[in-house]
Amino acid sequence: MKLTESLLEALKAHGARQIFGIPGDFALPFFRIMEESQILPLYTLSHEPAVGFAADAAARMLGGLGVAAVTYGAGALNMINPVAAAYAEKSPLVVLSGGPGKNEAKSGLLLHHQAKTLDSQFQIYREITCDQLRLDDAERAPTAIARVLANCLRHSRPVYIELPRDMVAVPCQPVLAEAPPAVDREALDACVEEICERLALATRPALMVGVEVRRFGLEGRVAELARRLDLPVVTSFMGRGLLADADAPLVGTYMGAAGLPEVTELVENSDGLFLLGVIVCDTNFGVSASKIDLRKAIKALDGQVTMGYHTYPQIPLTALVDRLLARVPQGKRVHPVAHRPCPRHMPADQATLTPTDIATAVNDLMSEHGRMPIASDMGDCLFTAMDIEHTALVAPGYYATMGFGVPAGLGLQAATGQRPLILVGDGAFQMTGWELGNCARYGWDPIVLVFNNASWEMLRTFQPESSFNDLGHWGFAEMAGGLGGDGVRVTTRAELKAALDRAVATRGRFQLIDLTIPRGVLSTTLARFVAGVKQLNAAR
Ligand code: TPW
Ligand code: MG
Repeated sequence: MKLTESLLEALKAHGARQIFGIPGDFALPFFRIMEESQILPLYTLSHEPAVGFAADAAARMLGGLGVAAVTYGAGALNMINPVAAAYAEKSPLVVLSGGPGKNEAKSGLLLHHQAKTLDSQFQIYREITCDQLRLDDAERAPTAIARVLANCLRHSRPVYIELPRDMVAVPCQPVLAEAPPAVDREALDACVEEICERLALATRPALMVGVEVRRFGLEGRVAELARRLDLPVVTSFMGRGLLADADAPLVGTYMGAAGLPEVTELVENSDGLFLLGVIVCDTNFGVSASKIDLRKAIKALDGQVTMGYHTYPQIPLTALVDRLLARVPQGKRVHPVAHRPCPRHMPADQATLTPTDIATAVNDLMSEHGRMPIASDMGDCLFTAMDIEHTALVAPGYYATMGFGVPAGLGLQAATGQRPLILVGDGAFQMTGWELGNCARYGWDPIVLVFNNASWEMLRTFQPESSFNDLGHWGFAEMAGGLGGDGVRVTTRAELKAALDRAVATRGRFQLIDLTIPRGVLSTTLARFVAGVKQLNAAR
């Protein structure tokens, strides 16, 4: 077996289902083996940030590994931002980069794509990945690959693998997966006992679920646990979309001052708040941090559990949930929880569009034609998504990078075969919207809603006096044809309804709906979020 083949087989065995990439001369040899071996399908895109976002979204959606393959230097360094996003938001992304051959460094010449030293790229990636490997030793490769892929899944964070171009075809043994580390049963039992005691003592216990629950494939089990423990459940902001398909007592998404009052009240008045896989970041807690005493919560994150001023180390989330399920008897009756319905029944009239109209129209569409998974960019589109029914959602809710939405939607369709809905602002669409041109080759047909306010509106909201937030009006609808899709510009609610109906009925080509939103018109959630942040800043 060639080294590249054992790597590809190992990726597949660890849950990778496809590879996204852009080749270069340092990567051509391993791209050739990728294509000819047919171990995993390869999808090429147009710009490396999109490669990273698509692979990240595939990993988030399916829970296996996402794989992004790039060339050395110009390719890999072009993907730093998506990999940093995946690190921050805990997505198991494998970066495969081509590299100079072992003897090339000795030529005395600087090599093209080299930044400072030949090692610069490796050093840069060390900062944004949880494990790294250069495959320059075929004998050690199988064990090293097993270690790196195990760490990728265990920590649910990106890893970096560099493949020198003269190593791709050397003979290599197959990779044997690492055995999972043993869990200390006594520590686990003590931890589970203490959690159960604290929840039993609480008069208003509540469960908040975050992205780790999906990353480790625990949604069904966590829903069952919530039913057995009789706990009302909220998702974090980043965790929006979690448990959408599980039968859980879900109340809504916690957003502090920006969210629904009943959800905020439930979380902030809880005396037994159980944070399961929730990243403790400002977008999840920022507009409320002062109101929740996180020291009093039970926090299971990053492979450990913290409560009451002490920490149980090395408690993997999966082991914790399984042990809790074994500990909690079945058949307990569940208090019904109220779940505020999302807005429905948009009047198809001549009124101009608001973000809430868009959410309402999407809810109408999904109730008629079934739910679609959503990929959202950063911007008011993501806050608007909080008014859309719970459905699978991938979005950069914490790292907050623009440019994620369109490529993530492509990754989502490649990974699941499901037709996605993409929500994206005009500013973000300017960054990565071109990637839609790749849909035709692969038969992808997302429905793309461009929230076009000719503006960096979120920024304007924070700083209205600056005119640099004014963007020009770009004719996105007109561009769609040239990219192999269909585009339409809509300005009224009647036009929106007609455009959505047409988009749903047209399969096989991407459908772009360019939504004209007047400047200054925000979703209700963003308006509350900005007010909350401004209030906090004023108090500091
Ligand atoms: C890669 C900073 C955060 S929000 C925003 C910017 C520039 C404006 C977004 O404009 P858009 O959406 O997409 O039209 P909307 O609803 O606000 O009008 N560069 C990157 N990521 C981020 N987050 C920024 C800059 C930013
Ligand atoms: Mg905009």
